[in-house]
Amino acid sequence: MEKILFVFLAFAFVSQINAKTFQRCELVQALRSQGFDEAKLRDWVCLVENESGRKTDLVGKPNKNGSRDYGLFQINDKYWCSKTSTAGKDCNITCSQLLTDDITVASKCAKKVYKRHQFMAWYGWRNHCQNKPLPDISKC
Ligand SMILES: *[C@@H]1O[C@H](CO)[C@@H](O)[C@H](O)[C@H]1NC(C)=O
Ligand SMILES: *[C@@H]1O[C@H](CO)[C@@H](O)[C@H](O)[C@H]1NC(C)=O
Ligand SMILES: CC(=O)N[C@H]1CO[C@H](CO)[C@@H](O)[C@@H]1O
Repeated sequence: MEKILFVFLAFAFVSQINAKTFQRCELVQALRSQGFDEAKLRDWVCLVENESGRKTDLVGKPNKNGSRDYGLFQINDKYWCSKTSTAGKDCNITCSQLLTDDITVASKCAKKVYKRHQFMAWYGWRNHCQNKPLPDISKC
């Protein structure tokens, strides 16, 4: 019993390492250090808050077409990341690389999605951010 508990706790601990929920200002700093456009930062914060609740390791429930969304930016596996252990698709990455606390890979991929579709690629942005009041980041 103790052994099982130990294994469980060890596992829970390991999975915690790559499970971060950013505070709003912490997210702003992280996005700034990834070189996101300052003029669009409030849109990005709104998008992330509505898509993932600022959680780096969130894997969405399957969409109607069977695809899933991964990580802080909830990027879709249909086009952008590979579900296998080999990097691939348009971001040339595995989907699990979108779930780490280090948001470098996820940010690069999100910028690629943005370059192709702008914010319209994200339902979270369209439904909760477009033409809506955006989060206040003036204190960040
Ligand atoms: C599958 O659904 C997701 C979310 O609804 C969407 O982003 C994606 O473009 C869809 N893919 C296809 C091939 O229809
Ligand atoms: C894709 O990623 C792999 C592994 O990171 C790398 O070896 C390969 O050169 C990349 N391919 C392209 C087309 O960027
Ligand atoms: C569902 C959800 O997370 N909604 C949030 C979307 O973003 C706005 C602005 O940051 C928040 O106020 C909502 O709570």
